[in-house]
Amino acid sequence: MEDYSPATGEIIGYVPKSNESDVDKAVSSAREALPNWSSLTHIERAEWLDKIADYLESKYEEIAILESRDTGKPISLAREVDAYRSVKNFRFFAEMIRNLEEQHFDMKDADNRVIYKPVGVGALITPWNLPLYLLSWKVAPAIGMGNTVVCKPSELTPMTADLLMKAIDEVGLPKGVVNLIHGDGIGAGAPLVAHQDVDLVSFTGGTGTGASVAQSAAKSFKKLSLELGGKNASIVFDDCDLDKTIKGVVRSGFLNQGQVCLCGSRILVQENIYDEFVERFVNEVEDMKIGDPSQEETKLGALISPEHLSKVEQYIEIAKEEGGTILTGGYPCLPKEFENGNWIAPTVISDLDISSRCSTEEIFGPVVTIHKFTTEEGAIMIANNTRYGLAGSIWTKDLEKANRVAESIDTGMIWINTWLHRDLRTPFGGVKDSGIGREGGKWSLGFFSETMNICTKL
Ligand code: TXE
Repeated sequence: MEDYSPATGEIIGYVPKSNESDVDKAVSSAREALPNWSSLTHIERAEWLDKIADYLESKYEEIAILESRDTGKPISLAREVDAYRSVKNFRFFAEMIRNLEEQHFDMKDADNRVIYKPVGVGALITPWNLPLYLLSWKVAPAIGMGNTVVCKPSELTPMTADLLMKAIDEVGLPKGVVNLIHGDGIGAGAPLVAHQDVDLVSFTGGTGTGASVAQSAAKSFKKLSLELGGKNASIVFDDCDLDKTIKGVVRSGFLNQGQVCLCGSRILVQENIYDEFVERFVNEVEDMKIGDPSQEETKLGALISPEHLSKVEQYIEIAKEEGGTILTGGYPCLPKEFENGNWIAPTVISDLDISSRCSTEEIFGPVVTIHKFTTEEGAIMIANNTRYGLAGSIWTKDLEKANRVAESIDTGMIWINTWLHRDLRTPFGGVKDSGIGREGGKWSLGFFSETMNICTKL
């Protein structure tokens, strides 16, 4: 399969198009490696995770360059977010697993000992927006808890998954513990999920795909975690620190060209400050430098693919038909080398009904809608008016109000006066159509293991 640069439209690589028989080989390899790998202690496996982290750390700049080329994101973002977190995920889980202790529950006449056993062979399926960041988020806790895995990265962004496999070979991880199949969803992803010898599926991607993954995994009762889409609200109260809020809400709306499931794509602003907020917000959005992803000062790059660009463009057309006003947007003026890339300027839309398609469906691009609210209850009602329930942010100086509102919103995560401020020990995941289960910290360790209770009569 061809791998294209989102920024220029050029072919930058070729990817094997794996099929069912490749999936079979990968799963057999993982199954064969399982007994030896799962017999290691947690401490021994934590050492392997640290070795992988050391190798990735030595390739920090290479990760950032590959990720920026493959996804079209700005190099500074690829460095700060993708390269940083890929190393950190291995280090973090090494530390957690090293310190993992058995739990005991004493009775008068018996002892209960709770141990963690591996689930078996895991299928790890990842999307294109944060390729190595999300793959390492799954591989590290999965193998750390004694499972062996088959990874299926997005066919649109295969490069850093290859680099991870190189890291794994270089450090000498036992063969078969981590396997990789490239290829598309139908040819490689679907047979992997359906494979009878796979025990667990961790999937991050679109909600529609998540539904077919869940259906297929259910047939053989595979352990399942789904991290799906979002349509997150940023709620701006009139008592917020406006300077910091505008910067925070711009970042939350447009980081990675809005292609993060946590992005705040619906901005709800209290009526007293609505006009001032909108004017300053639009100015700040227009100040963001869009263009060559390899330049340090670039803040916005290209969208992942022509198909995805066309989906985003269609939503902007729908917004116009739904009565929306485009406050800023259009196409950036870029040098000739980018004329075949997937470019669109950050777009801000107002005057849409809160139940319109653009205000409730996931666009997953640099497009935000702005809505006015009057009361706390009104803001909560709008925030919950979508089938998604992943994240959100609240901006106010009144922390009591912020916490009250946060608890009323149907999502898995809320940030107050910040956004995407992650402590890796905390649970990550959503409700409603945003997914099933939680990963992160001890939730990842729980998902990637089977707990067993051994009760001994004294
Ligand atoms: O994701 P897919 P796509 C959302 C976003 C985007 C939409 C579609 O709205 O516009 O999803 O993006 C593999 N069985 N998100 O099409 O198809 C596929 O090869 C097993 C949100 O790129 O979900 C890839 O490795 N696997 C999301 C992975 O699934 C299958 C991030 C994700 O692809 C499969 C990305 C199948 N039947 C998109 N079909 C987030 N939550 O952050 C595909 N795949």
